Amino acid sequence: MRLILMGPPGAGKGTQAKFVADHFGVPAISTGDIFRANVSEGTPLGVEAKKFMDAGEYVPDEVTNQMVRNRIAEPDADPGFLLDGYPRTLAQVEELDAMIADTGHQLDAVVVITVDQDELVHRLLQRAQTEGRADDTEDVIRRRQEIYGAETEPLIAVYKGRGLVHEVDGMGEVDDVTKRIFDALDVVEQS
Ligand code: B4P
Repeated sequence: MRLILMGPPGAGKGTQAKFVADHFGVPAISTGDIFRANVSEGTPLGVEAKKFMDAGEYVPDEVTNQMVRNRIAEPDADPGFLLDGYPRTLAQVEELDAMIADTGHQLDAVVVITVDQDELVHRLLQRAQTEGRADDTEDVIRRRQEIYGAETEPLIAVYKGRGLVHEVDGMGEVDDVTKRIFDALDVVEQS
């Protein structure tokens, strides 16, 4: 399975990615997590990414694309992968198309998690209290939502045009959302 998990910041992509990836026996690849690991290790990539992440901006495509290309070339991603938070721009979609074509495979599905705007802000402000992420302040949360609307939401139409999109209601309990995702992907698995 080659899957993408999409949705606005706070939709629960990271929360669901692990369950979905475990279910299909593929690695969950989160660009946000990889950036954060690099920031905490102080690598050159982390120093570069931090400037953008702290402001709620996207890290430049060249940096992000190369990082994903390297990651999906690792052996554990041979049987497939779940991408959490990538692609986020049209340029990333094109690059991912090329990466997957290079492996001779194809994308199986794009799961889009939908959540009300008020609930998104509420969840991220709550996470600010528990995890203290630098990009979970109210101003930065708003900026991230704006950028998502401008840069990433249009990608849903692109993938809808390819017949790959499964929209899943992300409101309610974590377990219920996981079940909805599995139900949506059952159809893909059986086809
Ligand atoms: P991400 O790490 O992807 O962050 P996110 O979109 O905010 O998180 P997510 O939707 O995964 O929310 P989560 O499950 O944690 O990106 C961070 C930054 O990295 C970006 O702003 C950008 O700068 C950079 N970046 C990443 N990818 C990039 C790319 N491709 N190109 C350029 N830049 C990129 O859930 C949020 C909270 O809700 C958690 O506290 C969780 O516990 C809670 N929650 C989840 N499900 C819930 C539920 N059902 N009910 C109640 N709470 C729930």
